[in-house]
Amino acid sequence: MLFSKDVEEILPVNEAPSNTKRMLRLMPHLLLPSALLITFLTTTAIGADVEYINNGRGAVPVYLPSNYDGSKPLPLIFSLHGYTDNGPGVESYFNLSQQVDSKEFLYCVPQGTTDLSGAPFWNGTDACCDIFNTNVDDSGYLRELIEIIQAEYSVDEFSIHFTGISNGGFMSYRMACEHADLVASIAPLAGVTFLDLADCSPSEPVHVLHIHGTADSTIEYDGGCFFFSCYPGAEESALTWTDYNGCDLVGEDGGPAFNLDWDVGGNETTSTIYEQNCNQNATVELWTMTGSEHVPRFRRNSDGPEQNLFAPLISDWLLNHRKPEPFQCDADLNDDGVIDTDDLLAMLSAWGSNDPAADLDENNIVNIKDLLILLGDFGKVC
Ligand SMILES: [Ca+2]
Ligand SMILES: [Ca+2]
Ligand SMILES: [Ca+2]
Repeated sequence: MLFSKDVEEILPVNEAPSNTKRMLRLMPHLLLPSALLITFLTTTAIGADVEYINNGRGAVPVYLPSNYDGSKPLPLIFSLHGYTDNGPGVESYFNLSQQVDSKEFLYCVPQGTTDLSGAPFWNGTDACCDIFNTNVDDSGYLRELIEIIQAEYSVDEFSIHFTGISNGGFMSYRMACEHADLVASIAPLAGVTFLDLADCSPSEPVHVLHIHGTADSTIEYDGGCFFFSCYPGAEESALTWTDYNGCDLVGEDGGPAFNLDWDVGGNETTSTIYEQNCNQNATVELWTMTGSEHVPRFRRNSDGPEQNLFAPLISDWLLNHRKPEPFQCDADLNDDGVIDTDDLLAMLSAWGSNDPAADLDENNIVNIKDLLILLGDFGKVC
């Protein structure tokens, strides 16, 4: 199969009766003036819960930590499948659902539409993979999924991320190009960005982790062409995004090689980091898998899904690459646009009280903890 992998196993999903607590939490959704309702509830063998949303293409699974109660905004990660593959296929390959409980994020695994050959695909870049020119708006569809999840769940707006293999990697790049206002970081595997820089104009920096095997004969590491559509290589993709992010085009060694692919003996993966003088501290990282093919093997046949090498590394990387949060000017107690001695004096005059204006950490007393926050921001302009 082009760009995809054999589905070794489909994640076991057992439908379970809804519990009352969760049903109560879902009740407000039933009142929303939309048809985007969660249709049924399941639990899985992995501990995380699965619920479903629907944006007109059928049920899309959203995995939640089993202790999810909506009280805390959580990061959101999407996985995008390759050409001819599907949602369950990419989940059984990445096994990212295994990380949902321990790292506390929401995890969505959508599916593209089916083309004339019967293959699910994403309309990623001009090179991949809307082969029959349907012009289906997957970019808009996926943005709507983000917005639905934001409406239905508690999402950390600074921590929305995409990963994907092959066609799903191309689509991850497109999401970064067109929805940089929402997407904090992407980790495309064996999929590349637009060849023409002018086809992508991200509105703000996006962190990128590009992962690619040097022996990839499907999407070649150094770039290539399908008929009349050409695509850039791995390094070129990384440098293009280094440029978009306003960084110096200087790569640094990311440390010792490590093992990501069992099909290649030893530690085949090395990292190059581009993070000098970037806008908003954005970073680009290139993981070069020397000798790896298009579909690296992240777990051996005898390994369980919890032993997948990709899932812990990539979820950590994505969750550590958030959007910068705007500076909170809470310590500007007198609202004059600068945090200075006047604010310090105002805090001291409220010392020991529960004055909410000076109780910066909201623990109902103005004390040394609040003073430390103020001093940490001292001199800053709001
Ligand atoms: Ca290896
Ligand atoms: Ca002030
Ligand atoms: Ca306090």
